Amino acid sequence: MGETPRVLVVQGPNLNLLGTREPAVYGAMTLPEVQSMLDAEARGLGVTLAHLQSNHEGVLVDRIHQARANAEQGIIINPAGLGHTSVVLLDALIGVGLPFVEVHISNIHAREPFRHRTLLSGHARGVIAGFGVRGYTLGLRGLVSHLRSAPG
Ligand code: CA2
Repeated sequence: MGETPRVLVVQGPNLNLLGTREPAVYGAMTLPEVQSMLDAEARGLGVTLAHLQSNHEGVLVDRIHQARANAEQGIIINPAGLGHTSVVLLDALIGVGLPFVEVHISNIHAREPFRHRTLLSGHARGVIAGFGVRGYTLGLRGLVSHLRSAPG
């Protein structure tokens, strides 16, 4: 791993609504606040983050494909609802071949049955669910620890 490793943080559909609706499920922090919190955590860990949120599957896929060209070494992803349905997103993550951590703000296993399974989880380096937006910082720490123990 180089001097300032880069990590891509991907937020799927509807996560732009964070902090504006359903605070009981997803908390009160807005997406820009979550991104600032993560940037602060990243500075402490000595890594640089690139952030993307999109409501469009193809935009997410195109950005994931760019990760290697951008010298990003790992991905934190909250696929939102696409995690339960999207072979396309899974194929993009497998195709780029970078370790990724799947984060869900809510405990998907304590919710409706259709949320219990995600297509990504069997391919993820790790999965975090149910710790609110703090799950992103936990996921980042886990990913950076993995990158430092398994460079290249
Ligand atoms: O718990 C999570 O992070 C989810 O990935 C969030 C998705 C949901 O479909 C997954 O099952 C679990 C939904 C994202 C929608 O985010 C909103 C945030 C605030 C207000 C409304 C929606």
